[in-house]
Amino acid sequence: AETIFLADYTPPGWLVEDVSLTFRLAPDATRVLSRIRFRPNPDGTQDRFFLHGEKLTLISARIDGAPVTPDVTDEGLTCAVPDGAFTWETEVEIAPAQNFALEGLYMSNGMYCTQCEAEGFRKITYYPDRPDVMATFTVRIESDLPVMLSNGNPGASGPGWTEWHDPWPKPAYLFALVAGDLIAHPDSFTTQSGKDVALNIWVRPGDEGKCAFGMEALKKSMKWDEEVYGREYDLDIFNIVAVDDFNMGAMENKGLNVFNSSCVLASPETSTDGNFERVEAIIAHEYFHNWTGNRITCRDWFQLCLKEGLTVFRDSQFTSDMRSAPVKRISDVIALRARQFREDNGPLAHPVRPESFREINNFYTATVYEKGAEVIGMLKRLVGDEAYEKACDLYFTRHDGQACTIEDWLQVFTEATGRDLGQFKRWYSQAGTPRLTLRETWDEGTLTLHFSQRTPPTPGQTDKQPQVLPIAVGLIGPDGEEVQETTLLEMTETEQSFSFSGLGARPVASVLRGFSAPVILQRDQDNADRAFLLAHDTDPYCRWEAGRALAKQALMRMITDDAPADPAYLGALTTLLGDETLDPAFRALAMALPSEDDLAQSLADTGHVPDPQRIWDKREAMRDAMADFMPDLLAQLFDAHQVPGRYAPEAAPAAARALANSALALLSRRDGGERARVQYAEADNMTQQLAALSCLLSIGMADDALGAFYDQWQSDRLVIDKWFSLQVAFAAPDQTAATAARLAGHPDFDMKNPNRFRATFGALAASPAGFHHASGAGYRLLADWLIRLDALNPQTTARMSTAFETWKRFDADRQDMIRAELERILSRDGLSRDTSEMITRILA
Ligand code: BAL
Ligand code: ZN
Repeated sequence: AETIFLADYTPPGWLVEDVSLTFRLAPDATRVLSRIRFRPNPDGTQDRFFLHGEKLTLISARIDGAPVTPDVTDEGLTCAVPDGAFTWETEVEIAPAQNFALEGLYMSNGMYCTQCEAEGFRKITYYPDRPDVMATFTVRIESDLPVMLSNGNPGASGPGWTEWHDPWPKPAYLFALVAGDLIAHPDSFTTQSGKDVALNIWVRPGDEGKCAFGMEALKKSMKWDEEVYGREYDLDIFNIVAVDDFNMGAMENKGLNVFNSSCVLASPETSTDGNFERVEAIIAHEYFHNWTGNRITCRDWFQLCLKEGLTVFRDSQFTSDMRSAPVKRISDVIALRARQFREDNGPLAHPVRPESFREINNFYTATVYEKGAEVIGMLKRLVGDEAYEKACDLYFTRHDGQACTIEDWLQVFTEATGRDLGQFKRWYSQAGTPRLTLRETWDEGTLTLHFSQRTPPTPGQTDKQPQVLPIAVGLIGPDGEEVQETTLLEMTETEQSFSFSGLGARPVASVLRGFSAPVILQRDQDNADRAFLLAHDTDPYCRWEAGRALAKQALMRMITDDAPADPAYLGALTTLLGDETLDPAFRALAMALPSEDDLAQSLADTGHVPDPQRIWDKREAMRDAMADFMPDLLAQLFDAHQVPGRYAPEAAPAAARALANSALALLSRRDGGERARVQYAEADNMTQQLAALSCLLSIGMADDALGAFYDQWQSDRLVIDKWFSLQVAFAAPDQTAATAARLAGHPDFDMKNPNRFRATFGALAASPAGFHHASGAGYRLLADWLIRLDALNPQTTARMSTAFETWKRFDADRQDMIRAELERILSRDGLSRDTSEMITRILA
């Protein structure tokens, strides 16, 4: 298929009044009957009536009751239609049991379920499958399964059939259907205006015990959205279903959210603290879509960030309110740099609002989601909290029930604030991570910050214009007291200076507080100033960043100059870790070293060719040095942060566990795994069990524990995913590919299950030294499996091909090997549009 351009948008020729669907479910021959009332769109042209449809067997079609014979292609059908309004009816047949792409209607462990975003509805029936066509849906499901669900409110039901009606007009991508032998975890919620809403989390028998946490998260989300955004739920019922085979994390279908079971099921015995936090955030995210995505949706898929950036921003606000705001912010920065900066600095870089695509599924990216959320965060910072609230209120009242654009979104801010957001809008159109360079001068009581910004070229965009950068700055005096509290500098030029005068002594500038703009700050700062900020900065992000800069500098010198581990860094870290006034979660974050990938990017940025094995060796050496430098402190941290009593998945005990387990990882390097073995044996929750197992794996002493872990958990799919992934993640680099290959031959490996595939091969891709091993074994293995998976599941294959996106950083031998593998994939007959687009872009 050809490339689709934002600039080519035209309104639909016909609008849909309402839709009635009947599903006669059967694994290999489901019949779908549709009755759609069309009317001409006064804002469109009626030159060609086209309905999307893929992999459908057309049984019959009628217009106003009379049989018609449409022209059918692989992508849809066209048909002569009357002037004015008419009723369109079709019957089609589909085979959900043969659908391994997990898009459209498919089966997972005997249950029927759907995934329609972005363009899956066209695999269910013929329809104008575009988000600017919104309609009310009535759905009848016929099967002998006990539970049959769709969007909206339940209607009539009888033996073997159930009806649902969704009164809220919605695009087809929000359609959902689920049928199976499911058990409900029920609850209820009373909205702020006093309406009772029935809540259910539906699971397969055996998973009932893993729903309580998700349900609490849902109720917290509903309350939070009322309190913070004034948004109330709008149906009598809200259903969540857990599905084992799912390409994404979850999906916000109206009133019927479908979740990857890994993102909703949680119990202390089987889920880590990290899993709990993720479940809470994803439940919130999908729920928040009810307003940002569903009630107000996207005009076209180029506007994806309109709903995703905003909803990610909202879920991060929620997590900050529920847990620790500084820890959430720092974690988001780590994730942004790891995924979005990586994307922005490689061949897949694209604007937050892309301008063309071949396969929209390839644009559910860190740039659209996470950078999209950063853009909203900047907007809020620039206009202030009050104006942000006013603009959001205007957005909700003005656009309720509409399919909107980024222009609509920015317009409410322009009206609410009187600001010209013309330059700000570049954040949506310009790809790449701006480099912000800072130089400081000091002159008789005046400190001047000289900034310059430059965004490197990205594919299709060579010349970049300056962007609006909100730069939050504070100043710390020599005695450690803050002499200038946080103030927001607005940079709009390529080069711009800002002065602070009337200062007694030269302060240290704390810059980009709260990570106020998603940029790479380049600043010549000496280690004394970094150590000073690490000790005194009042901004938690900048404080953490100072420590990270020290660690990075030390590691870079170990890698490039064979320097020993920097005692100044180790000393500063020791002081920080021993400071009992600091949140243990913050200290655990401070103890983590910059990732291998992060170091590789920095090496490439500074003109070096990164050697993944050397990076791995030096990080290991640094961790040994940390263990040797502060053994008593580590033991003390480990002992002092043991959490007694029953496990609770809350922020405070989770923070203590995080710190204790970070200490344990270093202690295990010196105690032969003694503490970890004890912790493993005594653990009554997955956080402690998995942390202990990881420590044992990292020192090569986990054989017994691995076997015991498998025996204990072999019937729990989500825990066995962890067993797969940890073995690959902790393999020595020369064993990573062999380990993944061995696990792919394990009887529990199932390539049709995206979670299991990701657990194995995602772990390979996330282990740079193993994946990029000089033998090329990692490249070959991943390419072999991507080729196999593409025949079944193009979406997950394309997603995982991003493992190769950093290839141009590496030496000629590695580049040659990777290019050969990419070309081998690309040369396959029948390669999916998804994967072929991705590999082509990576190779370009
Ligand atoms: N809309 C796709 C899944 C999500 O972002 O919630
Ligand atoms: Zn979303």
